[in-house]
Amino acid sequence: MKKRKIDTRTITLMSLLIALMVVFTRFISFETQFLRISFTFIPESLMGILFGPFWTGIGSAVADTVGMLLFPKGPYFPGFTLNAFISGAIYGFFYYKKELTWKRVVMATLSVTLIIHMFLTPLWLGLMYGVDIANLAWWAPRIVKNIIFFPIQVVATYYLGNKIPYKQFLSKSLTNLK
Ligand code: FOL
Repeated sequence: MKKRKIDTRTITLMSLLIALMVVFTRFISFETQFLRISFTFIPESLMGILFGPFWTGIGSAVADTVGMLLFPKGPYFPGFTLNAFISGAIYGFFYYKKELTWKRVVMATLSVTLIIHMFLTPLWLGLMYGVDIANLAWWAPRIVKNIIFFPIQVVATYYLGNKIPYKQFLSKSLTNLK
């Protein structure tokens, strides 16, 4: 198998998507101490489609670290950098070089929702702020957010993944054929 060269275009596109992740997470988001609602999954999924699990994990972790360094909104906690890496890796695993079917998008979104939003994030927030995460009242807004957000993310990802001819940006041979 031919190893893909990391060229200028790759670096440029990665940087753009990382910058978008920072903006989506830190500026175009709703955040309380315990809950964040953001559309960071959009640049993150695009990165997954284009660059695969490893680079999307790295890119997401870089976006988290750079975002916290430049625009801190609370104490830095490494658990969220791990969250960023794992969620990026999940999107890359499901979307890279694959057709984005409804089933695939549902599987990826479900994995991130269960592993990151419903398990790791509550764990980190519990450790960080010393809250009792056995308290059901604490879970209510999180559960409601995830139930409402799930179909929104699935539909948005499906259309983004299938309606944008982004692959032409990457494949020179394709554009040369035209
Ligand atoms: N530490 C690091 N490294 N990155 C951060 O972004 C960060 N943020 C906070 C504190 N330390 C940090 C601020 N607190 C959520 C809520 C509050 C919060 C951090 C995260 C949260 O609910 N996150 C969800 C949704 C993320 C999204 O949709 O963008 C999650 O499941 O991770």
